[in-house]
Amino acid sequence: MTEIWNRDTFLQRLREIGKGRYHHLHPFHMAMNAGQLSPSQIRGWIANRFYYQQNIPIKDAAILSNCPRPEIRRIWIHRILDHDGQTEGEGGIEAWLRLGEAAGLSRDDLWSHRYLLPGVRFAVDAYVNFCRTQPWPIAVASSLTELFAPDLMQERLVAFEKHYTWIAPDGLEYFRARLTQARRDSREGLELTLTHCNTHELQKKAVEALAFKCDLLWAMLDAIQLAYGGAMKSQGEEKRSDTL
Ligand code: AHQ
Repeated sequence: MTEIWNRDTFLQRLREIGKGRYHHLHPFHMAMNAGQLSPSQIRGWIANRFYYQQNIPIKDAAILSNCPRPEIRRIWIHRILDHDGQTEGEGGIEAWLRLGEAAGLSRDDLWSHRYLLPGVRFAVDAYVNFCRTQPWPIAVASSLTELFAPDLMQERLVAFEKHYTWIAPDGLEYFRARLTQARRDSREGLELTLTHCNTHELQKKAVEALAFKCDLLWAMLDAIQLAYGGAMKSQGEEKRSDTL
């Protein structure tokens, strides 16, 4: 029976995953943050990421449906309204639609999935199915990519305000809101993971869940880069595609 990790070691194992596999290292994000993407590449990314955004509350509802403990559901449930809003015209999905409009995409362009790429669809569907079928602490652990999101969000905001001035500033509201929401989400998600993944087996599965989620975020960008181009060579890419 392998020894359970203490909290610091468990947290270190989780953080190590993000350091080398989170999608801040992906060539498409590196090119985005360097201001090298064209309007059509930005629009392709916005249209495809919408499918991820609209599925976040679906996967969070799946986690709730698998969790029998009211005190845990009370912590998690705000994520649904963060995206759906309390009423029409509010929330993260609405903010993403406005980002699309600010970039020249119609709401129907996003809701219709007319630009949705197969690789993005299957990566997002894999995430939703993962959260439907895994025990709730493991599905919670897969959300911990958000430990690494605030820095990326901050870098992205600076890049959009500096390089993509053809997008009206109020179209960037989604990223501004995520700065605080991602910090709150990851603080809650980390505490739940460190507390409830309380055997070595569950700790290992939590680390594997985070690696799985990093890979699905990476696969989304691979599909977008393949369809729209726009990547630059990056440290991350060499690291990820070691020569055989
Ligand atoms: O906008 C993002 C978001 O709402 C979420 C929810 C969270 C989860 O529960 O898996 N992950 C996540 C992420 C969002 N944005 C991504 C980005 O790069 O814009 C990052 C992504 C994440 O880090 O998992």
